[in-house]
Amino acid sequence: MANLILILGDQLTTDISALDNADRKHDTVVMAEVHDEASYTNHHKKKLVLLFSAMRHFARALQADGWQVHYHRYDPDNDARNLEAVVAGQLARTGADRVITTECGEWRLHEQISQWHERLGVAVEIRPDRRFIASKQEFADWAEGRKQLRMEFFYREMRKKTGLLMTAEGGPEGGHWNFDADNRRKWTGKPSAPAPFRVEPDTVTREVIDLVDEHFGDHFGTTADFHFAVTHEEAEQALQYFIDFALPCFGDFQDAMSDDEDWLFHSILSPYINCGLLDPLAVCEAAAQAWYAGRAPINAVEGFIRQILGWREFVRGIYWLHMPDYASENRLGNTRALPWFYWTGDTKMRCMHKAIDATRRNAYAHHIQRLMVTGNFALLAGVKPEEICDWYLAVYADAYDWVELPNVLGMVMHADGGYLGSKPYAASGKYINRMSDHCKHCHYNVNKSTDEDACPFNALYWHFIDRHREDFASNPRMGMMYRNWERQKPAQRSALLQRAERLLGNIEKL
Ligand code: FAD
Ligand code: DLZ
Repeated sequence: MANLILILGDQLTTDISALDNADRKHDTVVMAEVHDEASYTNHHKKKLVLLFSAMRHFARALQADGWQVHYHRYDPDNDARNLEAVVAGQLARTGADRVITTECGEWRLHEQISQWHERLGVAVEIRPDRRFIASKQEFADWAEGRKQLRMEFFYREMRKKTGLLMTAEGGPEGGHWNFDADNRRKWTGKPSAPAPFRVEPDTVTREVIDLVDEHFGDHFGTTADFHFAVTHEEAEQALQYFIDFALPCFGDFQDAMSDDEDWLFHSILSPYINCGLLDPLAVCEAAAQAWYAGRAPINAVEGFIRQILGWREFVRGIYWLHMPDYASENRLGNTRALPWFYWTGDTKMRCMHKAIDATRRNAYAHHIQRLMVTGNFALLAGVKPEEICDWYLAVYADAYDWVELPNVLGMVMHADGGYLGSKPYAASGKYINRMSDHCKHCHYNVNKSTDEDACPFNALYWHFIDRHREDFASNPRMGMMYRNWERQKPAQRSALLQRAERLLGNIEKL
């Protein structure tokens, strides 16, 4: 009995469950660059280059290791425009009578693959993805009976499960589960931030860059200065580089933003973790080792591990627990179209311009830019969740529905009614000024609220608070905001609301 083993573009590891017990002589591994996967959203050009190049390198490594691999290169004239068509073609060619794959990360594709046994007339075995630390069932068991889910409690379970940063007595290393309070320093240029880890494109990558430029020229972003890792070995080097040069300061400046530095002390590892070039648990273990070896402080290492062991696993659990309904949630009733400047970066708001421009150049922006700048603006302006979700899905090299959707719809837009986060991350320009140096370069004045040159975030913040009184006034974590709003003089409140209305009416010109 011969099998076809389908390995998807984000499953690039020999530890993938689809390869368990495979027979290198008789089974065929199928990997395919296809139109439908490359085009279901306006993927950033660098994301396409990363995935196609990493896929090609991975297929080569498998072949060198004795696997039979059918690799389907992207060709706009090929009739096989989706994975099903490629698999159907290979079933016919090889006579295989079973397809084996590992569960995919997106509901959309999962729905399609779940129908294949009927459509293709062969058995289709879908195996669990054990790259995640919590299985879907484990998360569902943990979530059962809880009205609201809180990442912190789930994270502690994951710490206990893995033993990461746990003492022999079963307590958290350093005496606390969470050192977040130590992770909020503004960065003023010292210590200097390391340059991002770079890999110069090899022949394979250069070929892919040409392909993407030729066939995906209308996609967002640019292929210029592509320097991502595209193999396991290179991604391992990127991890080591992060641990050596950025991890020690990761904690202190985790929430900082800079007008000059795109990457600060972030790891830039999500594109690799998400496509299989790095294993998330191994990444956490490497960071923990750095702490035990005295090479990075606890607030950095715990903060970093929490993002992967906590947030990453948590959002994935929520996604699979609540799809497909989760994707259409819009509990704040937003109706506004996404402003066009999200695609161009053409806005006078310096923080927005900087975050979008970095996104366009790098297919990357760090967490606080995503959450407190582009996300915060969409929240305050009341953008339709599906439009802002599609933007985030398109523009980042690490974006896949399972991780993007809960972060955007739940964490940023609060469109799930507070299921993922206990309060919206709404903030005025004051927050952006506290955590960055953008405001001093901005056309708008962060210290003003109602004048024509006032920072738009300020009036929009109060407009958000006012228009969602019913949603949030009784939220204990929002009480202070409402008391501050009530304390302002009626004339000031009215001026703020009028200014916000003018801004919303002219949103494309901001
Ligand atoms: P670091 O700051 O170095 O963090 C370390 C690692 O922690 C990351 O590599 C990532 O694997 C993990 N991580 C951190 N925060 C989160 C989180 N909230 N959810 C899941 N994993 C997390 N992350 C994605 O991987 N794909 C996305 O599509 C994505 N979309 C996002 C959209 C919004 C609106 C927000 C607020 C966050 C989003 N994130 C997403 C989470 C986070 O912003 C990125 O993981 C992070 O910026 C990646 O850069 P880094 O590797 O330098 O991360
Ligand atoms: C994101 C993506 C892109 C751009 N292209 C491909 C592709 O050509 N072939 C493929 O197998 N996978 C691709 N992917 C990833 C999938 O769209 C999908 O997001 C994941 O496989 C879900 O686990």
